[in-house]
Amino acid sequence: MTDHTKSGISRRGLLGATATGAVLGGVGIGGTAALLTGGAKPAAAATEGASWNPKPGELDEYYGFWSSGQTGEVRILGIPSMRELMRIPVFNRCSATGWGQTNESKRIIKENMLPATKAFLEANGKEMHDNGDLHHLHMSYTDGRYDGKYLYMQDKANTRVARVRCDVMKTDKILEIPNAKAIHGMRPQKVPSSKYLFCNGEDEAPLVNDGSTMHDESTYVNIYTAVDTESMQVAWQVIVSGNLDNTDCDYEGKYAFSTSYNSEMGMTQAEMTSAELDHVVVFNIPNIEAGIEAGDYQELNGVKILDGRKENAAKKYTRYIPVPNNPHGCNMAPDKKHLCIAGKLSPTVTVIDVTKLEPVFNDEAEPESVIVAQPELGLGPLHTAFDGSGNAFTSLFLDSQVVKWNIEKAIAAHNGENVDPIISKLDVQYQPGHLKTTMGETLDADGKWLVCLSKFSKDRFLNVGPLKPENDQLIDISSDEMVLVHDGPNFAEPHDAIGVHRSIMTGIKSVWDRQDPMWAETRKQAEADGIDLDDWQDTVIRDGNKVRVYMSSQAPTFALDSFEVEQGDEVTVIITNLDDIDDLTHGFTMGNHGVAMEISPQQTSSVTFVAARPGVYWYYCQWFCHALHMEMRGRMFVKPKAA
Ligand code: K7E
Ligand code: CUA
Ligand code: CA
Repeated sequence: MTDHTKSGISRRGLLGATATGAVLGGVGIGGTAALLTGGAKPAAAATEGASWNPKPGELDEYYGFWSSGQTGEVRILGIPSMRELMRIPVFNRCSATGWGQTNESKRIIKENMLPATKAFLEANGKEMHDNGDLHHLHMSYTDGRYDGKYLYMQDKANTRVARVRCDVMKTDKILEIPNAKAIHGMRPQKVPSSKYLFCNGEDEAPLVNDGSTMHDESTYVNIYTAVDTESMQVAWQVIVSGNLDNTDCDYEGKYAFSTSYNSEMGMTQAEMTSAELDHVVVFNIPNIEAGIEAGDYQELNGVKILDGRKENAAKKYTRYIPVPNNPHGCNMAPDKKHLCIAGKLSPTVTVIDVTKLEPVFNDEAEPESVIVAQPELGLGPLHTAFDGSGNAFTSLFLDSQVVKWNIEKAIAAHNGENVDPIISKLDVQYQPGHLKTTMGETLDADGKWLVCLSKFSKDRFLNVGPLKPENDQLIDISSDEMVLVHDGPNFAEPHDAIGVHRSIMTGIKSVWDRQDPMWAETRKQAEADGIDLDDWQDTVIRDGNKVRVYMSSQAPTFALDSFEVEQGDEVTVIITNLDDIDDLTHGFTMGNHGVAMEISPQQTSSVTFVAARPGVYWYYCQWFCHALHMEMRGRMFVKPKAA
């Protein structure tokens, strides 16, 4: 068997054919010289690495929560096994669970949709977007540590954010953010708790985007949004100079940071890469809150917007720190002090000491005074992760490597000492984007595992056609020499992941609470119909041409083995799963009606459709629940309309 990967030839070949063309092609000559210096060291001979492969029946040590890019969902994987455990539909539709179909999910999807979007969708014959682009997800914090309560995620495609309840691992809030465009970077506040969710608007547009000034680019702005995580409503917004890419915040509850690759406010790739320097925006949260309190805002679409552009520096809402052109990743180290800005077009990571920011806001020091190191690490640095022992791991997209380096040594080298901050480099397969260490974005960073989300898998798996999986690689980082231990194919396109120790996830339920707020509206309707969902009655209620079918399920039967409606009726089927046994999920699929939903133990789900065609239609349970699961079915009779 030939090993193509160790030779490095195929890696370079791939680089030549794809990434170099794509990335450097658009850059022009500005950054090319820097990009071509500094080559890859060959990978050290692989040692065995820690055991990653649990025996059958053995549980993983970490929950891995993965984004899924343009699939629009969240995935749960075990770490280190990299076994996929669950998918949580968020911005997508799901055939298995009925997300996007059930009344309960539709209510969440539409609840905080902007009126203009509702009208737009209606004009297109739709109720909701069918897609999302979920790049980033993070867990809620208390005092800089994961608290296991919520996950937050964004949708770049349709300018939304969402929240997932960790007790049931279901989405419970989706918010479309007004005024901003294309939410990309997103982070919950870390300290004292995740009161705010910080959201970067990546795309430039006129603040009032009604077409009146669309050809006048001087009217374009970018918007930074803070969402109140309790109400999941916008708390405030800030107009910034330049666009916004990735974001993170400190461990003091004082600052948030965003990278901008288009400080030029260019409209073409040549323009966006034309400057020598771009910047990191620093948001001063207490100053912004004081500005809102003092009424220093304009209101648009019900949201308070402050002006944090460079020309409004006197207000001290923001500061702009110059960094090499077109930065990308923005990662706060768990040492509470150092923020790492990945260079992307520059082979460097810029290290910012956030404890030096106060004099900059007080105009006693220049913004660049906070830069304490700028180690040259390799080509195409995109993101940085941490081990909690002062070391950082940066993905090198163009070099297809992970580089491990020491922050203090980088600072010493920056101060003229003759030290090399680079500890080791490891080849990955291929072109990594995000990389994540277990607990690495918290004060509990433990330096055990690193997952490197490689954008290309090329020759690592059986060929499955022109569209290939990506490759999430598991790397043992428990020693200075990183060891690649597992290749994990993954479908389009997980950008990001977090690794959460299982000891934190103590609140996960196996059975729903019958009173769960998820179906509060459905309960209200049942009450109005005189139905007590706790003392189950199986019955059919007619209300004009609306028919509500109340039915319970208990393995292996639906309480109603048939019901009858009239052609043209709007039918709502409401089912409560009376089983309260761990893992006993039922489903409801109405044949030839495009209707299917999940009903887990003690859950209530409902779905509404028009019975437009006469005849007999079988419904059945689509989640295997019992030896008589196939027999768990019944008939809907649709009586023909009188001619
Ligand atoms: Cu892909 Cu975080 Cu959207 Cu970098 S971002 S890779
Ligand atoms: Cu109930 Cu299958
Ligand atoms: Ca730029």
